[in-house]
Amino acid sequence: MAKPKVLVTRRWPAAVEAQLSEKFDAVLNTNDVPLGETEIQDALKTYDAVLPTVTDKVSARALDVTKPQTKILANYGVGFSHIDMGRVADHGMTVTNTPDVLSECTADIAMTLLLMVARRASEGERELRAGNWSGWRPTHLVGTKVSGKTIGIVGFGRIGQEMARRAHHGFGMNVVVYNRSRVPEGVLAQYGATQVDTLDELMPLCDFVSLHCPGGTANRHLINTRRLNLMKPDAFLINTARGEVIDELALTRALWFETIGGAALDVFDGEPNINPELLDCDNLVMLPHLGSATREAREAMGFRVLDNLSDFFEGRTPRDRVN
Ligand code: 8YV
Repeated sequence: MAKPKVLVTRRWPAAVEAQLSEKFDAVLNTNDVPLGETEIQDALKTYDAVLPTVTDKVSARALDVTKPQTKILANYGVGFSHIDMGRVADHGMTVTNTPDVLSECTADIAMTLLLMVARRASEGERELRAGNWSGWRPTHLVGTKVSGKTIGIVGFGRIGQEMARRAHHGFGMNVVVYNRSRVPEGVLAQYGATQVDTLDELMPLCDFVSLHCPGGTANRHLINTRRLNLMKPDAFLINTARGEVIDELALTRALWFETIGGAALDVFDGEPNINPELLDCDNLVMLPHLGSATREAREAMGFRVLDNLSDFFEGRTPRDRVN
């Protein structure tokens, strides 16, 4: 039997690409240029499986294909808000993602951002590299203590829980959770966490608010001017979820007028384009979407996609099917 035709839309770790080429009739993207909407549309007409990443907008327009050849979108990454799930359902396509294997590394980046913004690490490095450090003094770049403070976690899935583990067991933080569904008491107890019913209740309680919910239209601008105004004036906002969850214009205003202490972002609305106003905010730390960027996580994500493809083409329900 002919091997399934598989399109890999970006460069993946070499070990994973090797296995993909061995097991499937795989086309790799050796020059790593992201696909446009028309190219995604063409791919859906040609390949049995397409393996997108966050940079591939599998939009309603891209999915506007009669009788697509593609039966499975095996996404590389846990978030899949770049895929129009309604249109996918019309075609009866299967969608899978790669949970678990990136939770720890993504929480590590969230904690990195939290520490960087609280301790003014980016400001310090910018000053030093610019040759502007005049030497130690008691009042120089004084930040905020992290240990023992209160952190609010928005979205208590796998990554949110890993963040809570680091915050509570590593830094003795008090953990407050907002989650769409009720979290079992036994799970909350592992992190000494308390769940509140609404996001509005959570915001004023926290010294740090860390976002771990999905993106997409449902959570677009979940953090808006009104909710930013509910934060303590010296509190910090951390985002490793999706850029659209924050109204960036509202955030730049809050940072500029110092109605909050600062923010730290790994994801941006419309990335890799960055709203220029964000660049002018000193009390803002920015990383270029590094959440899962470790060798270990990126390989494990790839092998998880391979597992999902093998399940699918061998007639089993893929372990990470999301629809
Ligand atoms: C991935 C992420 O690197 O998994 C996710 O949802 O945001 C990142 O960690 C990226 O999405 C790969 O497609």
